[in-house]
Amino acid sequence: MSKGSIVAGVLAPHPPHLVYAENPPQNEPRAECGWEVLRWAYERCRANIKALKPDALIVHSPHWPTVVGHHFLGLPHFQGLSVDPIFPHLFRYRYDVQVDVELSKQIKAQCDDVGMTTSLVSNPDFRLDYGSIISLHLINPDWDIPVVFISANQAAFYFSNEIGAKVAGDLGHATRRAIEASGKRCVLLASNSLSHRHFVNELDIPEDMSYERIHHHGQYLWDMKVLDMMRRGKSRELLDIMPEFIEMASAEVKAGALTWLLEAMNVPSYAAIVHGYGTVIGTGNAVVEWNPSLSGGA
Ligand code: 2X7
Ligand code: FE2
Repeated sequence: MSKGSIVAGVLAPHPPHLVYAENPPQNEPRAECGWEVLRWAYERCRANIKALKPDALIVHSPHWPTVVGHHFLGLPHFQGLSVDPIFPHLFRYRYDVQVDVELSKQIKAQCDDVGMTTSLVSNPDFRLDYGSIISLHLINPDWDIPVVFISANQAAFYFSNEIGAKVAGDLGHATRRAIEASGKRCVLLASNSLSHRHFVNELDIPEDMSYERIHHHGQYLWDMKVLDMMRRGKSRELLDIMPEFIEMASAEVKAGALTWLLEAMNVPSYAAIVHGYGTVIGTGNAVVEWNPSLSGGA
C-alpha cells in the first residue's frame, strides 16, 4: 500500500447564513440572496477540492466541544435534522452522512498511542454539530465523499491558548500519522471564522446586505494581518501569534481547528490561496486553501 497524504487543507468557515443563502433542498428556510463574495469563494475552492478526488474529508469544528479529550464518530451512517440554536430561522438542515469509520479509528489509535484521551461515538441518534455539517456542505454539497468528524477539546478555554495550541498540535500530528498509514488521500477542513465579534440584533430581512459589515476595525486589521501571513506562506509565524490573535479579535480559531490543520500539514511554507473574505453578522470569514499541487509545496 502506498503512503497516504493530506492533499489539501481548507479554512472553511461555517456561518449558517451561507447555506441559507444557497437554498439547498436539505435546508428548510428560503433566502433571496446574500453573502455572495463568500459563497463564490467557496465555489472556487470546491472546484479545486473536487478535482483532487480525495478519499475522505476530515473536519474539526468548534461546535462539537468536548471537555474530556477528543471524540470521533464510530458508526458508518448518521441521519438527522441539524438546527442552529442561535439561528433556527436560517438553518434547519436534514443531513445524511457517510463516515469513514476505519479512518476515524486510525486517528483515534494514533492519539491513544501518545497518551491522549479519546472516545468513539456509538449512539446512532447522536446529533452532529452544525459547524461540521455547514463546512462539509459548502465544500461538497453532493455529499459523495466519506467524512471524519473530530471534536474540539476545550483545553484553550479551561487552561490557556498556549495549552490549547499544544493539544491541537498533538492532534494534528496524530492525524497526519494516521492518514499516512491509511494509504488514503485526504482533505482537512478547519471549520471556523477568523475574528468573531458580532452584532447582537438581526434585521427583519437577514440577507439585507446593506447592513453587513465588520463589527470593529481593530478585528479587521487582525484578520488582514493573518490572511497576509497565509498568502506569504508564513504558517510558523502565524502559529506564533495565534494566542494573541485569539485574544485581540475574539477569534474562533481558539477551539484549535486552524492550529490542528497547520500542524497536520507540517506547517506549510508555501503560499495559501485566499479565495475570498467577507463578514457575516460582523464576524470575519475567509475561505483559504493550502494545496501543495497548486502552490508548488512539497
Ligand atoms: O457559528 C457561527 C459563526 N461562527 C459565525 C457567524 C455566524 C453564526 O454562527
Ligand atoms: Fe461558529
